[in-house]
Amino acid sequence: MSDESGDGTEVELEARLEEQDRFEPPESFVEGANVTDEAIYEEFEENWPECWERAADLLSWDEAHDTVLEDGDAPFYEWFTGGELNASYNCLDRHVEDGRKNQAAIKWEGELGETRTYTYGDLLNEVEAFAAALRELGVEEDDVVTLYMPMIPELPIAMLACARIGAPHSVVFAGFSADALATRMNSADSEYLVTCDGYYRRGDALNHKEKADKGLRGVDHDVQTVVVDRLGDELTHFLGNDAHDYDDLVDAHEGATVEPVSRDAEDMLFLMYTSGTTGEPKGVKHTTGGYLSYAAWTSHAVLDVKPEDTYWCAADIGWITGHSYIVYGPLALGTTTMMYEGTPDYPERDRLWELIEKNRVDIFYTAPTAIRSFMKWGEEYPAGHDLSSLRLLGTVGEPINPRAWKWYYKHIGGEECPIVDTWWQTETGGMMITTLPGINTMKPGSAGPPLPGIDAQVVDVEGTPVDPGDAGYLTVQNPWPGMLRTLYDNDDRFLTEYWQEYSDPDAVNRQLTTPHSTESREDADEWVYFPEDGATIDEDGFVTVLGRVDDVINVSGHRLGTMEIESAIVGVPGVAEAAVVGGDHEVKGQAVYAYVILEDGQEPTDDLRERIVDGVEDGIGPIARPEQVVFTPELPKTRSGKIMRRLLEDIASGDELGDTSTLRNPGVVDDIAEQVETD
Ligand code: 6R9
Repeated sequence: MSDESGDGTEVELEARLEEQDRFEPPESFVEGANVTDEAIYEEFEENWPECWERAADLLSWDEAHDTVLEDGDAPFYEWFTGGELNASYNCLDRHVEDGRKNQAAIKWEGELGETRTYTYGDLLNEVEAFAAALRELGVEEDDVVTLYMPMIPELPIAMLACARIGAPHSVVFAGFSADALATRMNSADSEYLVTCDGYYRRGDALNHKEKADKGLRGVDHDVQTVVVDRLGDELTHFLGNDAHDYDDLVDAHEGATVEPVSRDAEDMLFLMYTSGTTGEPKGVKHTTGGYLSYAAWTSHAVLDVKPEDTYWCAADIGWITGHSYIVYGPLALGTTTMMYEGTPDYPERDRLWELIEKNRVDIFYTAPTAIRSFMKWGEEYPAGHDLSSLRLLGTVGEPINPRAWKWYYKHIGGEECPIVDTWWQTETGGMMITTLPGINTMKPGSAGPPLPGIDAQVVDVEGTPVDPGDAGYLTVQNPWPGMLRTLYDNDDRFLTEYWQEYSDPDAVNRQLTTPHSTESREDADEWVYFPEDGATIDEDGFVTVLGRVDDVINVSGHRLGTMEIESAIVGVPGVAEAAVVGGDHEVKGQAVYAYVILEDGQEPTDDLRERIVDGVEDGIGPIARPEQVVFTPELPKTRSGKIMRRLLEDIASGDELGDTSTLRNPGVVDDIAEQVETD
């Protein structure tokens, strides 16, 4: 910007921006926003839980619900009980019936520059054809279908085809390893897999089918596989004994009519595996009525999505963000949702800005790790493009530091777009803490107040709300429609991982044993949801999320369990013990640091280090690749034998070391610190 007039010089403007810690929503945005009346907070509070009918009303139901919230068997809550609907009908047919058959539903761009546009009419046709094909393969209502695909249109098509016939999908991120695929298919007893031959990364064709085949060898039951041909002639399109060609199936069922199956509101829409404290990934169960209402409501209220928008969430559908905010939320609202297959710096570092300019994108939603990369690359890349179509920006996945927030605000939003910093999780189904862009003041670095109807509080170990500015545990004191209902096949773990029954003094939850919160609603105050995040809250009720308080680390917005990585490392021959922690990283937020003890007689060679890195890539995927592998004869342990992870984290981050006096072996800390390179 070269603004020499009015407010002052460029330098003065920079300085003002640096100091400014509050930003009002721009008038131009407020004028047309979906939600602008701040009375909404009170309305939701006074009329809870009936206020959530507003979310349900965004959908078309086959059968209206009898009860908004059923809490008789808490925390196994039910929402919109008695209601019936179909998610694919809500995302497709009803828009076609509204005369919007020719509106673009999905605009896809491949890494090499190919484009495909599916209108709502096209999308419905292909979804019906594939739904008919899945049925013919034997898929019945409630069978879990695993989808192991990158960012190609066939992924949302397969999701919606599953939803149409009432078969829950379980999407496994394409970057996950063969082992990770097998673990998830075994855990969900999934007998169907839809995958593809390969895809492009930085111009190179990756062989995805080979990885899928390797995974299938680890599955303990028979599987029927469908393979999408993404690469054409680039790779031999090898189909195993049982594999079917996606194109053949769709061609054979072209023109098929598949009536959307009416599902109970509480029927499972999908499973999504995520990392927790223990080594086994958790199968988070989301429902048809509550989840879809919540995804649609938050897309409407927070992302301000309108049917005529071109909306772009630059996440991967393999994570919850892509489920809720590339597929279900935007399509339920009948907007145009964009999908991009590739990396943001291929072929050049302005690829995303070029896409925004070309498609006249209205709303852009991405992760802080991406914004930190854009900052590093330089403002000249966005400056070379016309980004004036943008109206609203969003971030998700990890805390955003004020400097990155302001860079995003200035260089992408042109100081004319509000930013929503949205805190939520796989388990919450949709956004929970964020400003409403047409109402609230924004404070860079702080996500904002809890959304209307969400009772989030920051409490101490006693369960008492902390004073403004003090750190504590984030909690959610009321249920909400988008919440997970359980962990697949594991109600016990659902209870122990997320909920604390105040009335039970022996309750299993980690540090927190708590008295009643007097402020809570009487009928629902016994159960509190623990997201496992630390946070502070200020005088205005704005929440700043600090990060995880469990053994989960956040690498480039990807959630990884340290135990899963440790077990992959311990599986490498020659390794006796391993401790994995997250250390600060300029772009990734956190990076993986592995401290490894070798078996007696095993030499600490570079070759072994490589095998350890390979072991992690094979066990989980390249995203979990350790930044450093440090060999050490011992790990710092307390007298009771517990590994002092905090110290290992301090070392990895290059921070001053905390108290070492309670260690059984204090000398080991300096030895380890000497080996670790930090900048
Ligand atoms: C949607 C998603 C959840 C964890 C969550 C928290 C972190 C997400 C955040 C944020 C600070 C934000 N997180 N959004 N931290 N500010 N705006 O990311 O789901 O992959 O399950 O990760 O991500 O630590 O607990 P998921």
